[in-house]
Amino acid sequence: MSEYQLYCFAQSGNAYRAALMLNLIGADWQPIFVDFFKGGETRTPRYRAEINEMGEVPVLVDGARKLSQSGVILTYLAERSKKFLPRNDDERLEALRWIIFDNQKVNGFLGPYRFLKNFARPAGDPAVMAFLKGRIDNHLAIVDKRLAGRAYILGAEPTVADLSLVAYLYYPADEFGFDIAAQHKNIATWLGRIKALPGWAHPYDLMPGYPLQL
Ligand SMILES: N[C@@H](CCC(=O)N[C@@H](CS)C(=O)NCC(=O)O)C(=O)O
Repeated sequence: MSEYQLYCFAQSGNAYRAALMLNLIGADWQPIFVDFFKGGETRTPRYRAEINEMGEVPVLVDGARKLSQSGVILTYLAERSKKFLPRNDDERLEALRWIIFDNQKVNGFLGPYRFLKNFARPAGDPAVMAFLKGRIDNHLAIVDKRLAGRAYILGAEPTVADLSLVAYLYYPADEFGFDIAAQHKNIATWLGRIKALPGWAHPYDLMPGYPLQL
């Protein structure tokens, strides 16, 4: 048995944050496939009783400890590995600020948008999609501006804030219907930097369940 187990599935950018972190720190880990689409596993009483009362992936298992919320998992792994850690109290708070902004506003809108476009039946209502797209454009522009003149979100080194923000950003452009990297040049450069880190892998290669069988 590996040191860590991660409940996840390939289409989940929320889970990708944790899977990527595990790979980048060289952890001994294995994915546990969660049948989100066909089996509705996160909605089952068993999943909510035994895995995560919030009914979500990712969930990280470390022995007797089970952690959910990718921001918590990233923080836990950073503290344990001493990698991707903010360097001081100010940076720690700054990283937390971006992780919360990301969860709520950046990938917090991108994830549902991509879900409604690709996987929901019926697909998302056009008015809902237009609302989400407006929010997404606004929030990606904020991240792009933040990255102007900075290699990473906090500065010269990558931290958990970067690994949170990349959640959905490596998925194919046709899954969104717009090309994030083509439209935001600082984001594109930053995604390239993270992709060059040893241990980087694409979400479809890192987590089970791709291609999706419905
Ligand atoms: N803020 C959470 C979001 C997790 C999340 O929404 N995960 C999705 C999969 S991508 C999920 O499990 N949703 C379950 C549901 O909506 O029923 C995190 O970062 O871990």
